[in-house]
Parts: sequence; structure tokens; C-alpha cells
Amino acid sequence: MKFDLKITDPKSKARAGTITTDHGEIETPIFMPVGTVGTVKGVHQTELKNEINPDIILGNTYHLFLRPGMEILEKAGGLHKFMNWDRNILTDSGGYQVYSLSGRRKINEEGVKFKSHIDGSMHFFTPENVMETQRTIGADIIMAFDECTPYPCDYNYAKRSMHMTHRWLDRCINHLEKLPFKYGYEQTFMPIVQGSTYKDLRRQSAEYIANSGQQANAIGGLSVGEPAEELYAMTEVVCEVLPEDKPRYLMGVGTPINILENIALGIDMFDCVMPTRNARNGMLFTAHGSINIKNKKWEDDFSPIDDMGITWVDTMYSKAYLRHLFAAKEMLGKQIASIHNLGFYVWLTREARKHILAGDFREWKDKMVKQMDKRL
Ligand code: PRF
Repeated sequence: MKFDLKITDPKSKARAGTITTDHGEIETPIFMPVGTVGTVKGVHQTELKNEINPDIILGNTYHLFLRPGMEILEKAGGLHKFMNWDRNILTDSGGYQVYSLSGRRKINEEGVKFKSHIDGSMHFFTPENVMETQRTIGADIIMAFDECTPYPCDYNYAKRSMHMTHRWLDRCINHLEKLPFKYGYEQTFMPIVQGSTYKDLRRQSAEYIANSGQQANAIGGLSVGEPAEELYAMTEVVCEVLPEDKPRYLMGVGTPINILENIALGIDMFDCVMPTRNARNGMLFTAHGSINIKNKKWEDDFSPIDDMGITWVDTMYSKAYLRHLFAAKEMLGKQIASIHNLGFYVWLTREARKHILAGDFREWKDKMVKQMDKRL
């Protein structure tokens, strides 16, 4: 992987860059649509590629490990071939997904024992076997196995957990050295900063992660219920420590406003289920605020879903029609809303990049944050 930092914004810490991998270029800042089980929910690969047009999507080790399982993915020749996606893929390690299984998992120094949400079977993830699994899935970027702490989190727990995440990182790195790439292209490994909402722990963790000398770095443990101010405060201290010349990925963030504010603090990569999950519940994001399409007020509004939207669904269908599809519980409604929201998120990060390159990012960001903070 190569990262060219093209420009940094003089009035904020925003950056524009290009990551190059064996599956092509990723222009940053970037939003990565989430494709948990090898599908971006409700969106065909052709629509994803031609309409939404992201340079990279996400997959999840936890889900793919349980189903279809590693035997099938290995036979398929990896996830790219299995799902017919020839651009970049990043896989999360399962650190967050098993954390979300609270009550169905047990963490100790060795790893995490958990119960499958599918059939109740028991499994054990360790830093070592998660690296093996990610080799088999074959994403271009693979994540360290970490513990994502809850919010709020007791200081001593956060500290102990952070140190364990650091020890797990060393185990991931040691083990990866013994595991060759499986499919003829390179995989870039990303370590993850933890430390809950404590500045001293965040700084310490960022130093540990930076010193591990990997080609890109991630920040985890945020967007787990803390107020936005705490999220921004943590991003800020971590970005002061992480090296400038490597990409920074803020995991699982967030709303369109969270994304712009974190770009201003120096983040390059984002992912979140919000655009697709909220779409399935009838919530649309636009440049002028969010829309609950199930609301009665849209019943006879025959204007386009979003006349500024970048995808064909935005002007093809009216708000009244989309509202009707949700009322009738038709699956096309969820599909249209998913395409719209993903198109909007990808557009937003592309626009941010344009404004960083043009030198007016701060002004544009402040205007957009105000505009998007509305319910239409
Ligand atoms: N760790 C991992 N994946 C994640 C997170 C984390 O802390 C988060 C935090 N919001 C999202 N996804 N491995």
C-alpha cells in the first residue's frame, strides 16, 4: 500500500490523499459502505459500482467466519471473487462485533469465547486465528483484533483493556509474519487505538500504535454512545500523535456531521452502518437535513426524493412514491433509500475532498454542518 498526502487544509487539520493498493486507488477522505456478510444490504454490485461508486467497501470477519465459513471463501478464491467486487475491500477483525454480543461472550487474555448469533454454536477468536481468517477472506486492508470498550467505561477497566489490546496487537503482528498472502495481492494491516474517553489513555495508546510502525492506523472504541464533544476531543488528541504521512481510519463513525467534523480533525477514512440501517427504517440524509419518509407530510409531495442527489433513484422517484413503498412494506422502498443514503455519504466525502483541494474546506464544512442539522 502507498499513501500520497496531496494537501492539508491551512485552516483545519483536514487532509486530501490517495491510497494505492493492488485493487486500485482510494481517494481520501473516503466513506466505505458496509457490506457485513459480503453484500451491501439491498444494493446490487452494479448499482454500487456505477451509481454510488465507492473505491472501497467493508466486510466483517465475524459474520463471514460463521457464514459462509472459511472453507467456502477459500474455495471461492477470496471475498473479491466470491461477491464479484474487483475494487478494494477492508475487513473488520470481529473485535467490535463480538463486543456487541454482550452476554454471549467471555473475554480473557487469550481471546474471546462467543456464542454464534446464528445457531448458538461456541467459537473462540484469538489474535492469531483472526489473522488467519482475514488472510482467507482476502481483503486489501485487514484490522487488528482489539477490545472495544463500552461507554461509559470505568478508568481502570479502560486502562487494563487498552494494555490487553496492545498485547493482542503484538500477537497479531508476530503471527502475520508467518502467514503469506493467499491470493497473490498484498494485504495491509491496521492497528487500532483504544483508551475509551480518557485523554491520557488515548495518547498512550496512539503512541503504542504509532510505534508499531504499520502503514496505516485506526481509532476504535468511539461512537459507542458518548456525546459528540467527547468523540471529537478523543480524535483530536489521537491525531496529534499518529503520524501525518499514514492514513487514519475512524471506525464506525457516524452521522454526516460527525464525518465532516472528524475530517476537520485529520481523519481520512470512515465506515458506518447508519446510511443503510437508517435507510431501511425510512430515514434519508440530504445536504439540507434528514427526512423521515414515513411521515404523512410526504403523502402528496411529488417532488424528487433529492433533486441534488447523485444517484438515479434521487430524481427517478418522488417522495410520495417512496413513502407509499414504505407504507406498503415493499422491499423496493428499502432499496431506493439505501442507494440514496450511500450515494449521499460517498458524495459528502468526495465534496469534502474537493473543498480541501480548493482551499475552502472550513467555510464549506461550517455551512454544511448548519444545513444538515435539520429535520425536513
Ligand atoms: N474496534 C473494531 N471495530 C470497530 C470498532 C472498534 O472499536 C468500532 C467503534 N465504534 C467500530 N468498529 N475492531
